Amino acid sequence: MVLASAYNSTDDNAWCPGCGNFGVLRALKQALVSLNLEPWQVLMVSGIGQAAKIPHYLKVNCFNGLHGRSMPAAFGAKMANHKMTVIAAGGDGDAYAEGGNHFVHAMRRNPDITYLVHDNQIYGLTKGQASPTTGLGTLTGTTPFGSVDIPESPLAVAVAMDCSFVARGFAGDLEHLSKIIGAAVKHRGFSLVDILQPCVTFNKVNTYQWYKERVYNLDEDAAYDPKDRTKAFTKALEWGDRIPTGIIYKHERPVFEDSIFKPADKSLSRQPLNPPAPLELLRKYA
Ligand SMILES: Cc1ncc(C[n+]2csc(CCOP(=O)(O)OP(=O)(O)O)c2C)c(N)n1
Ligand code: SF4
Repeated sequence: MVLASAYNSTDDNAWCPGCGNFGVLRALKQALVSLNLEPWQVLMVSGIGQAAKIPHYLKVNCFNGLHGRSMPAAFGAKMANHKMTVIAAGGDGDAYAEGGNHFVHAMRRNPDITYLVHDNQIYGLTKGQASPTTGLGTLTGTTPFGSVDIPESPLAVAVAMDCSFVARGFAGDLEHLSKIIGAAVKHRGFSLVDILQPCVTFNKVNTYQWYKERVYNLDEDAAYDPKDRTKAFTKALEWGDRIPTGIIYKHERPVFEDSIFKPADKSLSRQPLNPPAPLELLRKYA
């Protein structure tokens, strides 16, 4: 049995006291322990930002690359070693702005990767500029008269791309968030978990209290069927007085690495890829 202490990192933590990132870190650690995964079985990939520091605060394999570029690195790692549990993490800017195109195409391909997006609706590391999820009218460093851009709904984008697991968590509800992350990691295929993560320093609108007054747990609604894509799209767009958390959309579809590699290649775990497999495919479809 894996102990939580196995994941303890010795790196100094640079997050502000009270930051929602601490909740994400604790929930993730709890999920990995409950899945009985050893730290060596896990690779965390991130880009740049406050959220993207999370792999430093867990003792796992880590690749910390460029802003908005966690998806290509995570994808490459998963293709090289199918047995590695690959988890990417980053902020809403990293994922939905600088990394927007990679995010969309990763979901379309459906590799077995989990993506945790710490959505604080702001650019935290660079001191509070507007991001793709910043609400209309919000005052930020780059929107001194209030944001006039319609915020992106990442969950609706994910449902539109037929992402095979789409969920939302809240950094202020550790138990539920940890369950969602556990289910996302267990799911075979691409899993998006958009996490409502209060930035106590730069986002004075979407506070813990603001969320507590609005979030509700969709997983408690027995009548809700996450396989129904049309209903999932409606739920994904729900935002205002009520904000759903839990599994919004989930279904099985072919996983990228299962479709592209021959069964014999599956024994290649922990070894470099055998080049003939992709070359053969290229020849076949050229
Ligand atoms: C290509 C590129 N553009 C811009 C930057 C500057 N930059 C670094 S972090 C960041 C924003 C981070 O915001 P977010 O991804 O939402 O994460 P947070 O810090 O809020 O967790 C920006 C714009 C950069 N490093 N690289
Ligand atoms: S600036 Fe915001 S997101 Fe960054 S560590 Fe501080 S509270 Fe967290």
